[in-house]
Amino acid sequence: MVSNWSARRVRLAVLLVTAALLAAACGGDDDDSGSNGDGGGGEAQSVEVTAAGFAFDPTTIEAEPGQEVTVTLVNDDEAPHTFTVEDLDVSVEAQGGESAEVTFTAPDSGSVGFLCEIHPEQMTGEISVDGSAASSDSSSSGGRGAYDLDD
Ligand SMILES: [Cu+2]
Repeated sequence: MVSNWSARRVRLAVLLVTAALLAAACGGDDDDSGSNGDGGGGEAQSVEVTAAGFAFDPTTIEAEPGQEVTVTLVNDDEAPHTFTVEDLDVSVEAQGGESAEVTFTAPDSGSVGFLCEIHPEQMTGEISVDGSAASSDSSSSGGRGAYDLDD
């Protein structure tokens, strides 16, 4: 049996928790409302990328500017594959049936390609920062813009 008094305490506690959650959810310092509701830049992200049938899945990774991204490469093939971002000097290799993990920092804007170094003709993808996939600014010098996404 619950007395009136403690029932009210419980109600009050629930209200306080709800208020705290709402306050956290609305967190004031972020003006790009409407995108993906996760507090915005700076927070780390984990992504699982599967290599199967000599293709990556997904082929596009969305990231916030400057976000720390941890990619787990899950290799479902028998051949070894790598997850390599040449522009960021990042590479990890997973043997057939195994997985491997690598962490990097997303660029501030635009997009960078990733690929499997062993099968660069077949296995490519793109890390897109802040939703600005192909239409980045013209300052992306690099010279390797020619990744062929055939899906
Ligand atoms: Cu490969």
